[in-house]
Amino acid sequence: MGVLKLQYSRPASQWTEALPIGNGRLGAMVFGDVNQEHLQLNEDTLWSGYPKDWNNPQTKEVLPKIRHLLQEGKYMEADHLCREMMGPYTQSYLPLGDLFLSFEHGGGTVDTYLRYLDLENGIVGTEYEMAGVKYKREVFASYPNQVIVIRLECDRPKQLNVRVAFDSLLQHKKTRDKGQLILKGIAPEHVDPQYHSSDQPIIYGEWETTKAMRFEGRLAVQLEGGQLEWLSPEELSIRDASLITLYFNAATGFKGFDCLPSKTEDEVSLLASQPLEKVMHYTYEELRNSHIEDYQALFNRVKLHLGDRQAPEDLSTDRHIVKFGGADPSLIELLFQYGRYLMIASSRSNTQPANLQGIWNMELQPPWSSNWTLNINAEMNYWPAETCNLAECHEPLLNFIEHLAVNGAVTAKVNYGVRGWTAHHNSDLWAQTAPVGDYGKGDPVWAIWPMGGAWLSQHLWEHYTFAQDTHFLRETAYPIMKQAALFCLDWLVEDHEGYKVTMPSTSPENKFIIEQGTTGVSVASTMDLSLIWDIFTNCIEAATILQIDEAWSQKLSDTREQLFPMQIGQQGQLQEWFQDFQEEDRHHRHVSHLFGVYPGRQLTKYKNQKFFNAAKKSLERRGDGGTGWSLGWKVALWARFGDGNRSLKLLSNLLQLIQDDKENYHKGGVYANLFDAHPPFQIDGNFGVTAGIAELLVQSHDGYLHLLPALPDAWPEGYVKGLRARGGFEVNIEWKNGKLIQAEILSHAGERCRIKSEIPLVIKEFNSEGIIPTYTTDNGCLEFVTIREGRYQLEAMNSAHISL
Ligand code: FUC
Repeated sequence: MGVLKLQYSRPASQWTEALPIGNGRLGAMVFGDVNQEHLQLNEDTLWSGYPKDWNNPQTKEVLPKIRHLLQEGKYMEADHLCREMMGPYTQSYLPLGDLFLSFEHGGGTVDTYLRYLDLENGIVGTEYEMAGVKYKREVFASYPNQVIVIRLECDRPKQLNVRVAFDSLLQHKKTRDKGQLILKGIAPEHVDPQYHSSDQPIIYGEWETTKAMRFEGRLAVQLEGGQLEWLSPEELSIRDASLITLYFNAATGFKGFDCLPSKTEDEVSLLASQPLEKVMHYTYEELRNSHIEDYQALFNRVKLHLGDRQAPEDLSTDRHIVKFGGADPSLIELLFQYGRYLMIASSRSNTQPANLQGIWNMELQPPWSSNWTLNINAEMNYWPAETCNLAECHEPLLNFIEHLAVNGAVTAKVNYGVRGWTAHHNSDLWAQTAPVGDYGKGDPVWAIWPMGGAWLSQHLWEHYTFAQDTHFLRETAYPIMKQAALFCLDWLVEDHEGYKVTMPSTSPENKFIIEQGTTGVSVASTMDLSLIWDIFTNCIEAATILQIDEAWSQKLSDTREQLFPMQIGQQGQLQEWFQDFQEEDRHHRHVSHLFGVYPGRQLTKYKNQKFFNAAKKSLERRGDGGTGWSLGWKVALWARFGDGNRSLKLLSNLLQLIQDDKENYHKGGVYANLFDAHPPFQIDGNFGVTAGIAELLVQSHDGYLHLLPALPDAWPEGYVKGLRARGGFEVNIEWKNGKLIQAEILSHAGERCRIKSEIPLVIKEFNSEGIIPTYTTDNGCLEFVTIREGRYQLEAMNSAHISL
């Protein structure tokens, strides 16, 4: 296994070289400069705005007109009218501030330097030597203690001389309270997306009376030796210390998605200071150990080995990317585990879900508002949560879906006059659910897409299906899924042939060419109907498991039969739209019409084979380029098509170093800190590719566990431990010469286990209680009944036993 570290021989000179830490709520980018350490800070509830009415009752009036135009094939006219369905843009995720630590070293040159992110411990370190003195810094974000901890050390007494100060791009005041440095501020009441031109993109309220969020960042200091001196109320000086520990916490006035963020300055102060008081009672080692224990409990669940490291051990990560890229399996392991690291760092119980940038943002008007974009990006963020054994990290998204369901029920009613709940292209901290576009200024090709509820509901179902927790299904998942399905039932209309279609309908965010120009608006896009198939199917299966809603379930099943069928176009491709329109951009980054292959399960090798093959043709036509997240999606899609070599090609396309954002918007890659580049930075590609790598090794979406369904030839020997599969299973597998030699299945729910592998398997050992499961082989699958908590070892026939 390669070294699970990102490492560099020089400080970060730009944000995408800095290293991220986070505890789901607090985040920081650590730059590691010798003379001035810089931590760019975030808190996940610090957003602009407050809850508003974004619904647009006028929609109900224009909708029949739009549908009429579409029935007459007047797509341009319909597109134009769709603009009247829009509401306001979402609000923005904001940068909290910056912490600067300015060091006086008393001269000398830097002799050695190393900066790293240790993925095994979740710690960023900087080590250097100057004038014979060795300095070391460690930074981590503790989830159990809810603080960021910064440790400054040197190997000789009294060598630490540091000035400490905050700054922020937001309106703020700097002050002090006893020994603590304080940054107080307010968020704007409104921030426009950066792609929207307006006279006043950032609007603040008054400090005393603003309806927007207040925030506070606080820093406490502990010294060994040395003295503290205030240079001004805004700047602290530490002189002649031997050891310094700094603790940072932040809080905001956020009270919930549906109320004003009205906590007072004093209340916010109290929230910010409480964890700081608590940590003062612990030693640094205690805090460090409890952080590592908490982090490793999640991180260590999955081990991956894809082959020997090609690069020298000390090669810096940016050079590693440039020189080796996808050809070094250890870099792919690192990319995979980095995705898991980023999830633990940006999404924990009781935090906000990871947004477009996780929790790391330095700009007042970040790209696409750093919001939750629901037509791919937010979902992609959570693709690895279940398979990569981080189900707890899925919770923030699942809670967010509950909030969207509340607001989305009002949008469904006010905008469309229908039941259930809907969400559109974008959302924010306030759980905005209406179409964005500033009342007509946006483009319907992305704004008019009411399928967010259907897509997000898949996450509730998947959370159930991996864990088999029927209590969760009954109490939480199913009621929300049911309402999302209800919206779809009401949203569907019957066409003149009796098929159920959606209209208006888009295929995010691709356009097609017609005589009068290009438009994205038509009828029954393949994506819409695939999403509806998915939510209906999941509801039907859930209702059967829960033994409820029989008649309603039948209704879903009947409607599912009536859905406008998928179509195969002239090129043999799965059509993106209901007609074989020519796409404006054949290589478009979105592959929405392939939802049914991944992350869906409508099209598989054995189910709907004809359309499965057509979908493959479509992917072929799209090509192997794309933005970072698009490449991640294609890695997973090719894995589902069983072509691991093609996935590896896409992985190699992603493992290209992007040095600045002026590079081609459509050419994805990674930055020096392995953050995914759209470009610009967008975290979805990191998560998407992590999920895609897992999909190469284990799949479980078609009723059986498929072991090594798409192993690339370049990884002939390796193992993976701890991947999860649907049905309540955990899987360890080992392979040699490109063939499975041994597997271990852990059953958590006692479900029937069906396994498919390319070579025959025998059960070698049975579960701990010595109970022999009954098993049969069927359709190339080994099938046996598992016992709860049982562990089952399987061995390839005629192969030597190699213990895991
Ligand atoms: C969608 C994509 C863009 C970008 C944005 C955040 O609109 O089409 O590529 O990822 O979301």
